[in-house]
Amino acid sequence: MASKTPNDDTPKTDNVNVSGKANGSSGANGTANGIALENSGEGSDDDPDEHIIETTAGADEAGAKKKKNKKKKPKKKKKAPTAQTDPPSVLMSQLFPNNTYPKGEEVEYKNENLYRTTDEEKRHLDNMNSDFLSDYRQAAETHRQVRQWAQKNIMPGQTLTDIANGIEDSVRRLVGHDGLTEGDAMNAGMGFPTGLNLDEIAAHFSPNAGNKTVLQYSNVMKVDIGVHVNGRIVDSAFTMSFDPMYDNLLAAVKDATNTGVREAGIDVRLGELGGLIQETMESYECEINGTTYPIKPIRNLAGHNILPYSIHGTKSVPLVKTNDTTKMEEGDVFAIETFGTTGTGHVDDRGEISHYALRKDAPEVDLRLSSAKSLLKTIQKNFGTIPFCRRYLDRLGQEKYLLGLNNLVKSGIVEDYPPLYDKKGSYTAQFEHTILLRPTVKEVISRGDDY
Ligand SMILES: [Co+2]
Repeated sequence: MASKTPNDDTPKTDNVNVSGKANGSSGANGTANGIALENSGEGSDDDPDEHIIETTAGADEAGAKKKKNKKKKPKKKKKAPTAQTDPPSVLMSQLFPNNTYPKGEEVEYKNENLYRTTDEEKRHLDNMNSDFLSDYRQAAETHRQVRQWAQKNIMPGQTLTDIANGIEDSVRRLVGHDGLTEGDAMNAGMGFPTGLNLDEIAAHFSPNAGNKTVLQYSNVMKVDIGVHVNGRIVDSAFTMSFDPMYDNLLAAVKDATNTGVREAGIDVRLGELGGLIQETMESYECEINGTTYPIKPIRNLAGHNILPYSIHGTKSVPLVKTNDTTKMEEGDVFAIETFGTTGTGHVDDRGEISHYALRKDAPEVDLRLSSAKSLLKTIQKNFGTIPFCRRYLDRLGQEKYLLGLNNLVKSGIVEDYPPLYDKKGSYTAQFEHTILLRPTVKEVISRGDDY
C-alpha cells in the first residue's frame, strides 16, 4: 500500500472523471469468484482431497490401486494435507508444523556492515526475534501462495469484486481467521484492503459494494495485497497485463523495485536510495499503440517503513533523488515499492473512497453522532489501526455507516486514502516487496519465484 508524499499542494486541474472505469461489455463469464476450479482429472466423488495438487511421485500407482479396490470402496484414512489446494484452503500451520515457515531471500549486508553476518552479538539479537520472524514468514508464505494462485487464475472477463473476494477469502482461510467474530481479524488476516488498480489508477482503489467493473484484456492491473499475522504486515504488490505491448513498462518497474531492494540496508540514506530507483526507472521506454513513452517514476508516491499493526511508519523511501538524509536502521521493516508511468509522474486524489484506517494519533473528540460512536467501537475492536475498506465493514454486518464514517474522517479520528490517479489515458505499474533489516542479514521476506 503506497504512501503519498504529504504537503502535496498541486492543484487538481485534470478533468475530473469521478465515474472511474467504463464498464465495458462483459466478456467471457467467469464462475463464482471468477476462478475456474482446476480439475484434478481423478474421479468425481465429493472428496475434498481430490483438489489437492499432486506433488509426489506414485500417483499412477495410487490410481491403479484405486481402480482395483473400486467395489470395496474402503474408507480412506484422512492424512494431514501436505500440499495446497486450488483455490487455496489448507492452513499454513498444517502445511508447516511447529512454526517452521519458509525463510524469505536472505541477503548479506555490504561493506562496513558485512561483519554482521557472523558477529556473535548480532546473531544473539537475531535469535531473540523468533516470534517476530515466524509471524512474518507465515504472513509472507500466505502472500506467495495466494498471489501465485491469483496470477494463474485472474483473467479478462472477471469482475474486480470477484477477484478481490477470491484473494481475501483465500488469505483468511490460510491463516485460519475468517475475521467474522469480534476481534478475530486482529489475530491474522488482511493487512490492508486489496488494491486492484487499473491503468492510470496507481493505488488505493478497491471495489466497494455494487462495483461491476470487469477486467479487460487491455488493462494494466496493479494487485496490492497485505497479509498480517499478529500485526506483522507483509506489503507486496505486482502488476498484471495480458497485452505484451506493456511488457517494457512492467520490466522498468520490476527492475526499479529490485534496485531498491538490492541497495537497501542498514545506514543507507533514503534520499540516495530514491536516486538509484529513479535512475533505473528512467533508463526504460515503452511503445504503446505506436507512441514511445519514457517511463517516469511517480514522484509523489513512496515506499515506507512498517510498524506493528501500522502500515505507514514515519520513514519514506522516495522514487526520485531527494535531500532526505534519514538512514535505514537495524530492526526496521520496509515496504520497497516503486511506481512507473507513461503519464505525468504525479498522482491526484480522485473518485469514490474505499480505503480507511484509524489514526494512531487520533484526537480525543466528543462524538455527537451516535452512528459515528458505534462505528468507531467496531473499527477499534476489529481493525485497530490496520487499514480496512467498506467491504470489510459490510461483511461484519454493518449497514448505513457512511454518515458515521465520514464524520470520523472529518473529526480526524479516521484517515481516508482516496484512489490515486495519473492523467487519463496513461498507464501505471507497481512492484513491491517487504524487507526485514535483521541484525545479521537483510531478509526479502516476500520474495518468490514469480517476482
Ligand atoms: Co506499500
